[in-house]
Amino acid sequence: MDESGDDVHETWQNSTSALSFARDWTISLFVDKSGDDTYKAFNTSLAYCNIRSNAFFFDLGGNDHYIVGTGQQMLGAADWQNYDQPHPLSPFGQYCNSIGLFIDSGGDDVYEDWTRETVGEGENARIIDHYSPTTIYANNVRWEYPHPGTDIYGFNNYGIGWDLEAGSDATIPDVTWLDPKPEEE
Ligand SMILES: [Ca+2]
Ligand SMILES: [Ca+2]
Ligand SMILES: [Ca+2]
Repeated sequence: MDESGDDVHETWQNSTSALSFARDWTISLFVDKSGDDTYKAFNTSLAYCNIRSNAFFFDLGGNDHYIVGTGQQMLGAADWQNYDQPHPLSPFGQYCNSIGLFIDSGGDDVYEDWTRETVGEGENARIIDHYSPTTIYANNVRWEYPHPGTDIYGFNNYGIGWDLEAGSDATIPDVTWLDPKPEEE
């Protein structure tokens, strides 16, 4: 949890599983309350949950810059592990929930894809990093993985990314669209 300041949250080289990553029945929480922050991770980070876990990420203000691996599941994503078919010997996984929730509140944020290219061979091999605008994430946009309408959507397994405008008191609207049943008045 970080209270203030313009921070750089960057994984080392192409290391992974950081900045809110949860796996195997765990919970991770990351909060940065304010500042113009930079986040950079190649894979399995930034509100990614894996194997029935919960990963939460909140950036609550500032103009932020997110750089993530192209085509990776991040920024509010839940992996898929055949949750539609209970395992005959360990069916408990079917009775659990998994949520990867990414919230960026306020600010004018930039999201970029990151591709790593190996050039040369042997001792001369080196990595060149390429950055390009992403087609998935954007300021004031919501996205989900798994995608609604696909065969793997549901099964108590949700990944939600939401870049939203902050209210005057920086509160976040209730997330209600996943409620299994509407509450009776
Ligand atoms: Ca900050
Ligand atoms: Ca921020
Ligand atoms: Ca924003």
